[in-house]
Amino acid sequence: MKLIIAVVQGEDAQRAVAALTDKGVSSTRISSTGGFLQQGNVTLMIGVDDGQVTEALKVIHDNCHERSRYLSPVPPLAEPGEFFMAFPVEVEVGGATVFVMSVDSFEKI
Ligand code: 2BA
Repeated sequence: MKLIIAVVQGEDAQRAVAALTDKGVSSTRISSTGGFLQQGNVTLMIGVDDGQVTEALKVIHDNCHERSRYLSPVPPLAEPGEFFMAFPVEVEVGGATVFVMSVDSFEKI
C-alpha cells in the first residue's frame, strides 16, 4: 500500500476529491498553508493499493492546474522622506506537489 500526500490549490481540491471518489479512491482533505506564499492550500491524504497509484496520480494531474499568484514584498524600514513602491512579484504555483510513500501498516479500528 502507498500513501499519496498531494498539496493542491484550494480551487482544485473539490474537483480532485470528487474525481478520486468517482474512481473508488478514498481521500482526506486537510487545510494547509504554503510556507513561501503564506497562502492557504489543501493537502490531500490518499491511501491506495500499489496498483491504484498511477490512476490516482492521473486524477490529480487532470484536475490540478498551474496558476499565477502574486507575492507582495514587505517594505523595508524607510527613513523620513523616503518612500517604497511595492511591486507584486508573480509566482507560478502548482498543479500539485506530490509525495508517494510506502505504508508499513494500514488498519481501520
Ligand atoms: P508555497 O510554499 O506557498 O509555495 C508557492 C510557490 O512559490 C511554489 O509553487 C514555488 O513556485 C514558489 N516557491 C516556493 N518556495 C520558494 C523559494 N524558496 N524561492 C522561490 N520560489 C519559491 P509549488 O512549488 O508548486 O508549491 C506549491 C505548494 O506546495 C507550496 O506552497 C507548499 O505548500 C507545497 N510544497 C512545495 N514543495 C514542497 C516541499 N518540498 N515540501 C513540502 N511542501 C511543499
